[in-house]
Amino acid sequence: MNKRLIAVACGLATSLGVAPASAAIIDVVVPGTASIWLANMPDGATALGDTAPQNSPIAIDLAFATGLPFLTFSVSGQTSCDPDLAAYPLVSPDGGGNALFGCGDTSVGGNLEEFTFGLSGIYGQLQQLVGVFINSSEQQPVPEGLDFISPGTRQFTEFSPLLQQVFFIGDGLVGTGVGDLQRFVVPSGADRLYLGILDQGNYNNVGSLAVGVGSCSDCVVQVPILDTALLVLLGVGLLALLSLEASRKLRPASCG
Ligand SMILES: [Ca+2]
Repeated sequence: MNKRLIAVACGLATSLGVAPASAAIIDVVVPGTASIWLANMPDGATALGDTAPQNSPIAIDLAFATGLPFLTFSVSGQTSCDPDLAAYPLVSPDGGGNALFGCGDTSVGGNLEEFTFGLSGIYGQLQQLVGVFINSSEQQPVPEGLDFISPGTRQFTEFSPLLQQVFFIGDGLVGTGVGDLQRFVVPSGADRLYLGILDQGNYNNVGSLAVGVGSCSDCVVQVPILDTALLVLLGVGLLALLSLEASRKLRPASCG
């Protein structure tokens, strides 16, 4: 885990003319073998055929984000649910393939409390990057399961998951590969965030995701990258200005 601190101009603070807040970023790698269902479980624990720690999700100590209520995610890479990539191609962290009940044979609203740290079920797509906030010392009642099957459910700008409620992260952008950063509200009492891949079990998955977890008091969510169309327009505009200037210089300085 590589922890780095950067100064980030936080939008509202900057616009109001106050000093920009500092934001923290932690970089992690989430392997395809990381089962979210083993969040906060000790070594030797098993869930849906997988075992901690070799299939454990990536744990992030939220101390790095103390006092910063929001998280954002910058995600790259691909994973597959099976080593047979011809049958199961690598897909984006937004997921792909068949829809599934992520909690095995139970439905949305079901739970895994029999063998997990009281996690909710989730209805999503294979290989989605998912997360769950935990209070590692105190288990809460199992929350309601969430449904991220239809595209509209994944295109939020801000999301507020509960403790132990498994939620969709994907590539961290409103669209798939495009759009603004999505902002996640850290629930009260959370001291750890776990990151894993959505699968029903048997995490023989391949590939990995590079994930930058950012935290900020007022995160800038607009991706500060000019898209291609805008760059073309700016280029055309600049050429037009240069051409106008050149033609002006070629004219006689004065007719009078
Ligand atoms: Ca997305």
